[in-house]
Amino acid sequence: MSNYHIKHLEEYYQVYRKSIREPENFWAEIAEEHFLWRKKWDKVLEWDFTKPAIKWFQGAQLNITENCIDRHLGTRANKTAILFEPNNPDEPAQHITYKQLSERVNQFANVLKEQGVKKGDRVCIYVPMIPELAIATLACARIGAIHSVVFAGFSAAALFSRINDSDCKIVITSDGSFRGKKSIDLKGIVDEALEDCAGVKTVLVVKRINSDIHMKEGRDQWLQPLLDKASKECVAETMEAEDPLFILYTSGSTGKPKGMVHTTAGYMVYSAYTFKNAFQYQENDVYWCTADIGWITGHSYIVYGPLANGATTVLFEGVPSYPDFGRFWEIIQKHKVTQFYTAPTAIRALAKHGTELVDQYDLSTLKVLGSVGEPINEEAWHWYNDTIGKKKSPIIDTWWQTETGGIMITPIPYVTPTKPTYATLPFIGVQPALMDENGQELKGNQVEGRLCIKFPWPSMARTIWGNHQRYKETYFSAYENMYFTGDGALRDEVGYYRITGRVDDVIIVSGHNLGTAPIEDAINEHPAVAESAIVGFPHDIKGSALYGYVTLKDIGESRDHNNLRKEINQLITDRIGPIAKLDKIQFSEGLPKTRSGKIMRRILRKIASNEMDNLGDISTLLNPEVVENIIENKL
Ligand code: 6R9
Repeated sequence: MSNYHIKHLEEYYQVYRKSIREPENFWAEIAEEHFLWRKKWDKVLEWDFTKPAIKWFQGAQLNITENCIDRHLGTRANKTAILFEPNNPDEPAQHITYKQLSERVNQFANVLKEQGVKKGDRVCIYVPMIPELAIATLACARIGAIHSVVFAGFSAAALFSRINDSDCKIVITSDGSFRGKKSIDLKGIVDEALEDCAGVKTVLVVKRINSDIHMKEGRDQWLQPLLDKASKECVAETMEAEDPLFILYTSGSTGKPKGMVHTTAGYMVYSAYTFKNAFQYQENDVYWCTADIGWITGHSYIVYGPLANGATTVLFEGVPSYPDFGRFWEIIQKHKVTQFYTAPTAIRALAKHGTELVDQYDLSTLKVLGSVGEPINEEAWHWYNDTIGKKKSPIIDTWWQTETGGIMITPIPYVTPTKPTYATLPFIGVQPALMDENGQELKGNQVEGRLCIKFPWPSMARTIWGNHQRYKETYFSAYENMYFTGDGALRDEVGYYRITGRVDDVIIVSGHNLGTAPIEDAINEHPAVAESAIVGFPHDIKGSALYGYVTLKDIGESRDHNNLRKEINQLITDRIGPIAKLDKIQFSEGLPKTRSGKIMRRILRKIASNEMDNLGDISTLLNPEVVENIIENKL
């Protein structure tokens, strides 16, 4: 028997040791006993971090939707697979059973086939948090099409670059989306994005808000009539273990987003196994992850991980503040949620509204509380633990990335003793390493360095779509034979890990990864802007917020600064989306630079964070005099 479900600490250590000593045997046992294969693998693992080339379960054939849907039909046909809670609390929730999910995914898959979508084609999904988002994703997987879900809060320009980068031939969207009191014209954004995308021949539109939208003749079609005609049977495509399952874009340190490619077998095994253990999922639990399926957290822990375990997964369309800040707690009470997984930024925003609102609801069904997306600060951790968990539901602070596909460092609830702000121990099969500035591994405990992973795990991204060289440079070139995460971390006296934050040009705002480069590119498009630099600074709710330093061209000097600020934020909203707007914009005469002309963001970051007495040596700068001027005019 393999150790699919870990129940106590001794077992964790024992299984962890086995997963490190004999990784191939270990993963082969998990894969063999808990998943459905059309054909078993010839080789469990082949890897070379210098190329880098990573292959898990080579030779195996499968379809992930048979694992997430079909195999449950015998025993769980009438169990709720997806529990949809609409934006409007007065609209009834929908319980989609495994049988209904099967039929709806098959119908959708047949529609895609009719539209000419074939195995290996890329399909862009730009749909709000409604059941069709999960169903479209699974329908792609059913026929072997590669889904590229784009978060439906991204702008037309961001959507365009993602559709274009992976040559999607079809876009699935909706007439609009509801978010709290607002509705958003998603189809309008798609139309704008597609003005320059000649490759997209078909747009399928889900009706959600019943708005009066323009349908482009020959390109746009309403989805429902097509679904109504489609068969509820669809034979799943046979996929090779290493066939791509999806592309998901994440920000990098250049303007171009990175399309991380995840493949079929390894991703399935790891997302399912981590889900089972990190959430200690039991058959009748109701699990809720508040992320959007447009992020990796939604892919792995709303869709694939839960469904592969035959779980009930809640899909919430709305926002935590509508109709009031009690909405999350109301949903937990209403659906008797047992595992709740959210982000520190949401916890901080809700904590601000006090405990009274929380106390109106019965949260006694909760067993596990999860946190993801950014470091959770001590205050938020305690509020979550005391007010939401009533000190009886362990908090799992789960560290991982789009690139890792699944949770990498986390306590296992009721197994690993927790410690505020610590992600604690590596998950089974994960071999972290902390590196110093000279590329040496820091051994032993009580050390702090850059977080790397020494050995492959099944769900690691295999490449960047269309740019393997960038994949190699970003993740495998900083340290020899290691995957470099971009994060800093420390290991305490007992070997627990605490993530200290990014060490590169990625800033995490409200749990969203934002590269500084694309934001600066957007600002620099403004005709009055000469140059700009973005840094993060601590923010009560968002964790980090964005501070922009902007130098103006002569034509900008006489302009009203507040108007300029508005115009700059509008540009950012148009190019990237409102999540990347700057909290503060300071106009300065110059930006501190090295002699080779690189902007010294480190100094700007310290100024923005009010650490003026800790700027380090600035005498080597090309223009040390600007620093004083920037400090004087700090916002
Ligand atoms: C899953 C996800 C990845 C980056 C990652 C790190 C930060 C995520 C964290 C955390 C501290 C945690 N991060 N979880 N930092 N503690 N529990 O968020 O993926 O959007 O790709 O972000 O988020 O900096 O490198 P992604």
